[in-house]
Amino acid sequence: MSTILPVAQRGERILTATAAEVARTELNSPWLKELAAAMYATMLERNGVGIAAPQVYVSKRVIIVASRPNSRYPDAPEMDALVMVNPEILEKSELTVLGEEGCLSVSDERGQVARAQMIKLRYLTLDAEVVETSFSGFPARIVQHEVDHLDGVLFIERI
Ligand code: K1U
Ligand code: ZN
Repeated sequence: MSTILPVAQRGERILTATAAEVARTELNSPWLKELAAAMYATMLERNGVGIAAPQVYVSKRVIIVASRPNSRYPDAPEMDALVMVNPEILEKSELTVLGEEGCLSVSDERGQVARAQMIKLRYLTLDAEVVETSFSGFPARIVQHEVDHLDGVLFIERI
């Protein structure tokens, strides 16, 4: 059983800071694995489809993306949760799409946000493997929302 962490709420300073890169020496470490496990447990407990480390008061560049079909995105793919360390968006499609977003750090508010329909992305796994991949649709939206958290930006600033 993993720890459920408190989730920072809009107005708290940690949500406006730029998160620090995870150092090479931190990869494969027990603390990084424990952080990822606690983020995952917290995301599940809150019924989320993603989470970023600053939301649990850790200002490090770690996100989890876990698309699943839901009432707003019935055609979203069901994917195993992906832990991404130091994610970098390498390319964004010129095509943007409007879609509804919510946020575990902004209770009771949802809004339509324009996001790139497709992105290319590089990240590290917890085991230091480099992954380059692309996402489109709802998973691409979640990644962009979570990377915004690493840069201190909330979706309400994009409405
Ligand atoms: O980072 C977060 O605050 C989690 C957030 C991720 C997210 C949801 C929707 C669009 C982009 C990013 C949530 O999981 S909010 C709750 C939720 O499950 C949800 C909200 C709207 C549509 C689908 C799901
Ligand atoms: Zn959020």
